[in-house]
Amino acid sequence: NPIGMLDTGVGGLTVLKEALKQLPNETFYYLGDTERCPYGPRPVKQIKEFTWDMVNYLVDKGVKMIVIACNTATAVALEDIRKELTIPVVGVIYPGARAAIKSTKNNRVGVIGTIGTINSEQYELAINTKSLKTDVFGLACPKFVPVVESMEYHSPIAKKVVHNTLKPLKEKNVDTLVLGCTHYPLLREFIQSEMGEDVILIDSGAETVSDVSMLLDYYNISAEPTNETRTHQFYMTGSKRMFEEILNDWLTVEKYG
Ligand code: DGN
Repeated sequence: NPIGMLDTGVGGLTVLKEALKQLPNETFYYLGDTERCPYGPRPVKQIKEFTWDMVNYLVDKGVKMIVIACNTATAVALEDIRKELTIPVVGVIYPGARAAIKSTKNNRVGVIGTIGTINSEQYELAINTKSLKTDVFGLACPKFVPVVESMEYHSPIAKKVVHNTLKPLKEKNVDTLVLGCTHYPLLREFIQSEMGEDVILIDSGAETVSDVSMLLDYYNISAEPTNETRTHQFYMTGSKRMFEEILNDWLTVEKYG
């Protein structure tokens, strides 16, 4: 059976890209709720409801595992979904937090994400700021997701938005910055040059895929290697053209069939 992966839009493709590299035998069904994106500024109750809609859609397609490739949905809905479903459910926050703990030397970590993610303070909780004596500086960047979803992420507009938004974080002297939204790796170069080359950027995609891989082993549900090509499926609720352009640009999807 396939692995179901969901995001509010194209952001989860940054996780999928890593998954295709690390788990070449698996088939993925990806769902992006592009019509209702962004979720970030919405009330918690609505984010939960929309996330459940996506989860149910993928469960009906017979997936063996769900990857919530969205920080906002992970922050508000992961626990509920885990309790209800009988298949394993993986989120992106713990893996990102773990990578940040491993990376920081000065115990000053920045986290950027949507309003929903930053307000939830789930990263502070996951990094366990008290016992690890690590300071976490959260900053909501509500302009980033619209820039990505409107395909402007290579443009000078994106550079300017990144520059203006990250200003308050630059004084905090963080040595590690968590890209706490799966859309942000698409803006990685601008973020890196704004923060300086010494700041380590954490993209939770790679870490999340190690969790997926571990759970596949644990539950003994990994796909068998075969010579047949995997047929991944992409579902989206909004514009197909926009989704496909970003998919091609970011994933060079033709390689994966
Ligand atoms: N990609 C989502 C995340 O990781 O939080 C956010 C998208 C959104 O709805 N704002």
